[in-house]
Amino acid sequence: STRFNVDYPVVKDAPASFFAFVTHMSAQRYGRCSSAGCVCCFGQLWAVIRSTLAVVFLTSLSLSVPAIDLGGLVPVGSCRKVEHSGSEIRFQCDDGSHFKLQWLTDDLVRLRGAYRRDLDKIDASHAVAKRNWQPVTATFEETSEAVTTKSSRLTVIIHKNPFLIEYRDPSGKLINKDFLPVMGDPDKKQQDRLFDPQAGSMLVVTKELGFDEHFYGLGEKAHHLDKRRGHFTMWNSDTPRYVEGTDPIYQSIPFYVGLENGTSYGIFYDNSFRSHFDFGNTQQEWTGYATEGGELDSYFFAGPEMKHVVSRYTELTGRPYFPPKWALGHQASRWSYYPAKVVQAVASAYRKHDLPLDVMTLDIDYMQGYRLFTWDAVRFPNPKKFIADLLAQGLHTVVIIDPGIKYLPKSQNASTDPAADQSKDYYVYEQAHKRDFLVKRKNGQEMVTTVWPGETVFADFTREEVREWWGGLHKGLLDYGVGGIWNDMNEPADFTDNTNYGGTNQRDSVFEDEGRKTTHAKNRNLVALLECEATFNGLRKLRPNQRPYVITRAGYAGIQRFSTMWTGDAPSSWGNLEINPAMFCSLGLSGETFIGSDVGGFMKRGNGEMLARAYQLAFLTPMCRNHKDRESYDQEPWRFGPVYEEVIRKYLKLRYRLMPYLYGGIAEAQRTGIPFLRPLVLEYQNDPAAEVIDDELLAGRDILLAPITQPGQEHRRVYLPEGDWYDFWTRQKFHGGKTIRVEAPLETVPMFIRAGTLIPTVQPENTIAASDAKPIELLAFPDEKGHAEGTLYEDDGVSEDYLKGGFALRHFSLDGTSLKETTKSGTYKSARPPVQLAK
Ligand code: MIG
Repeated sequence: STRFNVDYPVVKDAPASFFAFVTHMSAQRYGRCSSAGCVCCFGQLWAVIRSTLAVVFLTSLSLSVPAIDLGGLVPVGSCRKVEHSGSEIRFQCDDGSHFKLQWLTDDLVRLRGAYRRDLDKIDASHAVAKRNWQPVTATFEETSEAVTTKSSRLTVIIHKNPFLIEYRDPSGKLINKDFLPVMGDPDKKQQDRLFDPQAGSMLVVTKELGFDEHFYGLGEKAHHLDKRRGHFTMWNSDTPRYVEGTDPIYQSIPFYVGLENGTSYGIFYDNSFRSHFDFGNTQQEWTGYATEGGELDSYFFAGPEMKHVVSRYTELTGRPYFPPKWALGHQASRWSYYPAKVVQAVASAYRKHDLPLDVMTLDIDYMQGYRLFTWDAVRFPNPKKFIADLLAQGLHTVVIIDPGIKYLPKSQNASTDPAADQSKDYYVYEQAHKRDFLVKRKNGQEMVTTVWPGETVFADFTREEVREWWGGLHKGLLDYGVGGIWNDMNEPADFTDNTNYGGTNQRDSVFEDEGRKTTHAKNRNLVALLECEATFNGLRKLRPNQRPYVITRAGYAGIQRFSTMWTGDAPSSWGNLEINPAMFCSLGLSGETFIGSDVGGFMKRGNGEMLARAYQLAFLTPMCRNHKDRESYDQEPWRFGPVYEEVIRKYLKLRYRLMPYLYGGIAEAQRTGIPFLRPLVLEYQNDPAAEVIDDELLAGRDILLAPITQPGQEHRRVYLPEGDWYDFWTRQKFHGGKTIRVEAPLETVPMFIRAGTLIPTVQPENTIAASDAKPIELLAFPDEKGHAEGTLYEDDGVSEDYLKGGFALRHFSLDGTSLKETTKSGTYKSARPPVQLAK
C-alpha cells in the first residue's frame, strides 16, 4: 500500500494504489502503452489493483494509516509549443498544462508547472531568499522529440511525448531519470482525500528510483539518515511523545539530497500544501512526490559534491543566521521554573555545583494566564531586576512565546504595560482586533480555537504589517532585559484537534496571502516561518546591531534565516537518544545548523545513565538545553547523584573548552551553509560505508563522535573513514577505512580527531564570556609528517559587525614544533592574549 498518509479513510471502490499507478506508468514508459489512462492499461491495472487492495486494506487496519489513491491521476499531455528566451524556456502541453524552466546558475534550474492551466501570475515564495541571480550561459537545441539545454555543469533534456525530463552531468551521465513533472487529477477523483478539497487538487511527480540511490534531508524527521524505502508527509504537527517513525512531526522542509555512486544532486519542492515523499516505499523502482494543491515549483541542484548542493540550497533559501555567542552556552529550562525565587535557586544550584551555564529559560508560567507579552506580577514582581540579577551571574534570559492570543472580545483601553493587569482587557487582543489583524473563518468571524489561554485567536502572519506589529510587541519583554525568544506551539497547535494530521478545526481559516485569500491548506506549513521572520526582524529593529536569539519548534524551508530550532517533545528514552544523531544530520543537510534536543528527553522519568549519555552527545550540539516536562521527575545534572553529575560536568566543561571550535563551526555554517553537525557521508560521499552511517556523526570536519545510546553499553564499534584518526582520550592513532572496537565506560564517549588537525580550545570557565578572556590554545593532532592545520574564528559575539568584516578568520599551521599563522582575514581585533599551542 502507499504510505502517502492522509486523514481520510480509504474509499472502498478506490481504483488503484500508488503502486498500481506507477506500474501503469512504467508500462507506458517501456512502450507497452502510449496514452494515459487507456483501456488496455486499465485492464492490466485492475489485475494489479486486486492483488494490492488486500494489502492496502490490511496495512490500513494494522497501522490505521490509510493509503492515498493515485489511480485517477493522468500525466500531462505532450508538449506542443516551446518558447525560448534568455535563461527561460516555456512549454505548453496539448492538455493546457504549462511549464517554465529557468536557469538560475549553471548548476541550478527551477521548474515551475501548472496542470491544465497557466502558471500563477504571482511568483511569490516565503522560502526563497535570493532572486537576483546572474545570467547563465546555457545552450538551447530543439528537435521534434526533445529540447536539450546545457550549461557547463548540467544538461537538461525535456522529452516532448510523453513529457519527461532527464538531468545529466556534463559527461552525459544520467543523474536523474524519467522525471515526470506533473500528473494531475482531471476528474477530481482525489478530492475527498485532500486535506481541503476546495483548496486545490493533487499533483504528483515521479521518477525512476536508482538501484543504489540514497536520500537525505527532509528537515526534521524522526527517522534514519538515509530515507530510502521510506515515506514522509510534510504537515507541521504538534506530536508530543513522538518516537522513531512518527511522521510528520513539527517541521516541513521539502528538500532532499540524493546520492548514487558518489554523485549527488538535490531537489527542493517549494510548495507549502500538505505533501508526501515516497522513496521507493510502495514500489521497487519509483520514487514519488505528491502535493495536495498549488503548482509544481521545483529546484534541481546539480552536484556532484553533496557539500555543493547543500551550500547552494542555503544560498537559495538563505544561510543560517548567526545567533549571539552566548546561545552556544549550556541552557537551563523546565516547564516551568517559577516563581522568581525558584528560578534563582536553580541558577545558584548550577553555580554551586560548578556547572557551566549561560542561559535561563522561562516557560509559559511567567505570563499572566498564558497571555502573550505579559508578566505575572505575583510570580515575577520585578522582572527587570530579576533579569538583571540573572545577568549579573552571567545568565541570559530566554522566554517562551506561543502564537495563540487570548480571545478577550470586550477589551477596551487595555494598558500596554506587560506587567499591568491584563485579565479583563488585554492589549494584544485589543490591538489585533481593532487593526483587523486576526485570521478569520470563511464566514468572516475571527477564528477562535483552544490553546493554553483558553479561547485563542491567531494573527495573520502572511501580512507584512501584521508581522511588523508582532515584532514590535517584543518591546516590553526586551525593555525588561529579555535576551531571546522561544517560539513554541507554532504548527500551529490547537487543542481541539491535536493529532499529527491535525488542522481540521482550522480548515476554513482565511489568510490574506498577497491578496489571494487562501486557507489553512496552503498556509499551515508557513505559520512558524512567518512568525519567526516577524520575531527576528522585530528583535533586530528593537535592538539594532545585536544578533537576535530565536528558537522555534515548527518551520518550513528557509526557517534557518530567522530562527534556530529544537526537536520538541520526545520522551526520556534510549530510543529517542538513538535517533538524535540521524535527526541532527538530516536537519543539517536541510539548511538548519543551530539545532538541539531537550537533553535527557522531555517526558517521563529519565535516569542518571541516560542523562549522562545524552550529555555525551549534547555537549557538541549547537543548542545544549536541559528541558523537562512539568509533571516529570527533575532532570538537572545533579538530580541522579554525584556519580552521574561528575560525568555530566566533565562533558559540559569539555563543551566550553571546545567553544572556539564550536563557534567557528557555526560561523562556517553562516558563511557557507555547511552544517556544523554532519553525517559522515557529507565529508566522504565516495565511501559506500559512509552512505548509511547514522549512529556516529561529525562535529565540523575534524571531530568524529560515536555516542552511546543503549543502557549498560560499555563499548561499541566505530567506523573511521579514510585517513588517520586519534582517539581523543588516549591519543592512540588509528588508520581509517575500517571499523574498530572502542571501550566506552560511563565516563567516556568514543571521540576521534582527524589527523592533521589543530583544534582551537580554551581553559573553560562556567560562562562563555569568562572563558573568552583566556588565551586560545591549539590542540595538535599531527599527521604522519608532523603537520597539522586549523582555523580560528573570532568576533565580538553579539553584534552584526561580522557582516561588515568585523571578524577575524585565521589559519594556523604546525610543522614539528613550529607554529605559523598562515592567513588572516577580517578586521576584528581580539583582546585575548596571543594564540598558543596547548601543553
Ligand atoms: O502543550 O510550554 O514543546 O517544550 O515545555 C505543551 C509548555 C506546550 C510544548 C513544548 C515544551 C514546553 C510546553 N509546550
